[in-house]
Amino acid sequence: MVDNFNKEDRFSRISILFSFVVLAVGGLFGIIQLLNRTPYFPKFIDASTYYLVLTGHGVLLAIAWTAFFIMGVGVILVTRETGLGVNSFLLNLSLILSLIGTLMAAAAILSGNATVLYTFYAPLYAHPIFYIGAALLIFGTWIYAVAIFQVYLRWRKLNPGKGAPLATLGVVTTLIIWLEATPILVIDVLKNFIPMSIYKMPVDALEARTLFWYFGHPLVYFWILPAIAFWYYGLPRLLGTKLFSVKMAKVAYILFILVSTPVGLHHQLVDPGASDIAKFIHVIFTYVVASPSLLTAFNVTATLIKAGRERGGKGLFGWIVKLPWDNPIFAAIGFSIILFGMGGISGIINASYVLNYVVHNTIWIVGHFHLTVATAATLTFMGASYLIIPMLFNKNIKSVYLARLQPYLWFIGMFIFSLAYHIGGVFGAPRRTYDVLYGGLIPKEWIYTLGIGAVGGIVFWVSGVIFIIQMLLTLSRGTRLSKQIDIKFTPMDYEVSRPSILDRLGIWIIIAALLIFIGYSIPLYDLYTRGLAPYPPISPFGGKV
Ligand code: HAS
Ligand code: CU
Repeated sequence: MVDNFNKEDRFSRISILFSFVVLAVGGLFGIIQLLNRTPYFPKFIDASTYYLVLTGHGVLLAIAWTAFFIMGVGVILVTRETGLGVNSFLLNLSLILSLIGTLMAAAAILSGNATVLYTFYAPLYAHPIFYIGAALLIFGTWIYAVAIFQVYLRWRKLNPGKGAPLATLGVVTTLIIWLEATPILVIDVLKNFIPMSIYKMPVDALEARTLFWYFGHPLVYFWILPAIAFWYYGLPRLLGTKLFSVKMAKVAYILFILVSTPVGLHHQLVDPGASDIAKFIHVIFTYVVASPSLLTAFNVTATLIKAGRERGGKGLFGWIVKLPWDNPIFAAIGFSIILFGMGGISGIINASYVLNYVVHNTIWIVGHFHLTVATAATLTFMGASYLIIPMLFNKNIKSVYLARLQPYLWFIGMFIFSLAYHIGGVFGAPRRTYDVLYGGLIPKEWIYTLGIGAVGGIVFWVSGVIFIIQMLLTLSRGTRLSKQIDIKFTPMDYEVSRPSILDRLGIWIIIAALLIFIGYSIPLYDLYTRGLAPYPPISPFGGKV
């Protein structure tokens, strides 16, 4: 056991502060594009700026904000729970590579040389710096993963008779999935995107998309799993109760490891090139990968009911009001869980082969991922910050009043925004389009849903601004903590009871590899036996590069 984590905390401070910077920039882009997509709101940007802003919003928030916050919090959870230090050389190397990579990609975007959206579909052309930056960020996260795995293996060796500690296992699970998914993305970037951007090499669009979505869906569990790990670890400590079932939590982690990856074709259900049988297999796996979230739903809700009852809650729903909704950390988690419930349901509808024809590439999808990554993950991360920032900087949160208000504003705004966007999607309102009036032919349903969505979007954007201001004020003017934060970070006995097959990660990783082979052998066989149809790169603004 080490008695101080100064070097690890320095890594977390830099990583989390950088994540707030990209959150602020990416969030500013969000309000710009929201207003631009509000019918009859005066246009104040042109089309190329809109797509630059949309690319910045997606890459900075979906990739950078999440990655840096997760890496920062991951180190805190793992060190406090295991009591072990992390290899500082590896941590610093990972941070330097990740920061350089992100700044390269951001520079390419902000200079208008990578207006390719966060999915950077080929043959849309971006400057090589964008792709090289993305590859460097991935390499940085791989080095981070090695550092965390080292701690996990050391803890297991030092504690032979104990099961894996829950938060650390959540971080390790996240990184296992990340290492399942990212190598293919790096192959795609090295084989297709960098040669396309440097030598203008033609690229097969279906191959590039299939390899991207091989990574693109497991990416979502890279986002949500740290939030779920925080729910499993933080809720019992916040509520002074026990998690309903540690075993169920570990089964959920294992299911994520097993089936996060062989599902990517559910993003390509309308693609002509992938075969029906391959899509069918991916849809089946998609329903399986929804199950660990349902297990989480049951586990965290049962824990909340227990805690609410232990606080005197009576009857079917009396437990809800007994929960500490005035605590910003709890309120953020509680609202994240509720909205993740809605986002999960829409995700399952996305995966329904036939319904996907209705919702694909509509603002329904925008509603879905604002409930998932933009709330279940992001609002949980904001709630966690009300605990972690005081811990890391030894300062009190500047305004408790604002801290209490912020999760409620986010919840109300996001509820309105996502519901309106889901409904607009059913009426066919498209996503990723600069103009929304269509020469005055815009259907009235689109006008109402985009307009109501804008109201919700502004409300949760204000909540985001309050969060950023809160962090700035706390860091610059927060008063010193009078006493250390007294949370029992090390595992509670029931959390690390006897090891079981659920702790044998090696077995599950081998089975996961088998399932990935089953899921991707057909589409990749089809692709490469049929022969590729490469197309030269085209500028996002039209015409050859
Ligand atoms: Fe998704 C598209 C299917 C989960 C993010 N998803 C996207 C895109 C993003 C994204 C960013 O099948 C757009 C990509 C692009 O730009 O094109 N998604 C799913 C399914 C799940 C799912 C089946 N998605 C996520 C998560 C994300 C995320 C998690 C980010 C963090 N998604 C799709 C599909 C598409 C898609 C297709 C492509 C659509 C298209 O055509 O382009 C599942 O993992 C969801 C499982 C979750 C549940 C909910 C569990 C409920 C819980 C709480 C309930 C408790 C309550 C009570 C309510 C089944 C945990 C609480 C009580 C209290 C008092 C607090
Ligand atoms: Cu997906």
